[in-house]
Amino acid sequence: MKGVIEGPMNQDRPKLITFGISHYCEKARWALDWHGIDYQEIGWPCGLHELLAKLGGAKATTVPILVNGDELVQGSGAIIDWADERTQTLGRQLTLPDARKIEQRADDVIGVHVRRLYFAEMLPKFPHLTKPGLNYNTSVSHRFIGNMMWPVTWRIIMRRYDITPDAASESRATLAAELDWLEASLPMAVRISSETASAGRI
Ligand SMILES: N[C@@H](CCC(=O)N[C@@H](CS)C(=O)NCC(=O)O)C(=O)O
Repeated sequence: MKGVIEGPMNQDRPKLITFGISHYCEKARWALDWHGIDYQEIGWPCGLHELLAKLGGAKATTVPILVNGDELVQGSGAIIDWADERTQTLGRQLTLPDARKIEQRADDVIGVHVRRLYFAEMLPKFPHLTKPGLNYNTSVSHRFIGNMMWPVTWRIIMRRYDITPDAASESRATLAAELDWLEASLPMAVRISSETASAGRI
């Protein structure tokens, strides 16, 4: 992976490879921050990331990817597990019997439709506002290539995530149903604490 990571290098810190605006990447950031793990974030431009991931030996093309020396951890859930194991604080104890199932469904349905809704609202009308978020924190040379590739990348994202004129309303409806399911799946204690948090009381 070393050859495909560009940017100011501090060899000692784990590297977190991301897209700036990705919510899966945000999940990985939260886990590392929460555990107090010092890391260096490196952005890959969307489009070019596929080549970089393949050249770097990753199994899939998705970010986040965490690189720690020769260790490569891909996927937000795997990065959370890596952080838990590394710090041994057991902070993310899975006390709900169905926690993994809930997490998986949130990843597979909520995560996917949040992304589709965002792209459906932004890409057709505001591609110039979308690109900087996707290419945030990239090296100068990677950004240059990412910018050159953007017209093709834009088309690929539109096709891959099925951004039709109905995409936003479809994904919004799916999300509303999924959030109802999520709320019903969480025990009362979790719901009360999130309501308390959202009311700004903690
Ligand atoms: N389940 C994966 C999903 C990651 C994912 O889909 N990442 C997107 C960014 S939001 C990505 O890398 N897309 C580009 C690709 O699929 O090549 C995770 O939790 O990390």
